[in-house]
Amino acid sequence: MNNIIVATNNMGKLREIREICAGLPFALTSLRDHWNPLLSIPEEGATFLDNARAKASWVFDKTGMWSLADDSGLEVDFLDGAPGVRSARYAGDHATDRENLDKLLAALADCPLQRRTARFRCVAVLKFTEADELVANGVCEGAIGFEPRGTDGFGYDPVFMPAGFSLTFAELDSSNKNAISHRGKALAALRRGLDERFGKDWDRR
Ligand code: ITT
Repeated sequence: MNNIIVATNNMGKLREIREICAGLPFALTSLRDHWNPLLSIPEEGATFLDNARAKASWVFDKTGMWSLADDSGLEVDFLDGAPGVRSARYAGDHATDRENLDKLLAALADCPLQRRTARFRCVAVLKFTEADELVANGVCEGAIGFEPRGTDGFGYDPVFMPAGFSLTFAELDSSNKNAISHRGKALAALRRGLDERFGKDWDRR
């Protein structure tokens, strides 16, 4: 079985990645399984791809092991795409999910329903060697609600309603979220990339 280090400190993300990759012949560990005290990898890139690559490369450089990173965030049309790559730090460098979400709702206080369109984006990078990687993208369109609803998930889930649903991501159970989410789509695309690279039955070997 291959070991993959997931370059994340976000336990909500890690839980979803584990659920989506269940059944694949990978043992997935995260930064906190390898580093104590916990380290945080600088995210200074201008794009999701820059940051995902920086996180995967950082872990690969230190360990030489296959490294997977997910950089993701929420783009709100009324806010010209903010918080975007700054989603985790929207209300400040060490902001909590709740602080980020409250800032978002305050910024949209005067925004009517039809203009609250938004999307989650995810870029996943799986690094095999210094010069060899797979990159995959996923997008989930939707809209921002007027107040937090639901208790599942993490981050902005309580205010994000995926297109075609009146429930928020936090009101959907995780298998329903994963089936339509930006992360679910990015990891499905990564899986197709692995099929192309290693042949269709690589996961049964
Ligand atoms: P790592 O860099 O350690 O992986 P992070 O939380 O800093 O963790 P990002 O830089 O990719 O991760 O920031 C993503 C932020 O976007 C995350 O903190 C959430 O606020 C938000 N986000 C991403 N995917 C989400 C999802 O599925 N549901 C809710 N919020 C999400």
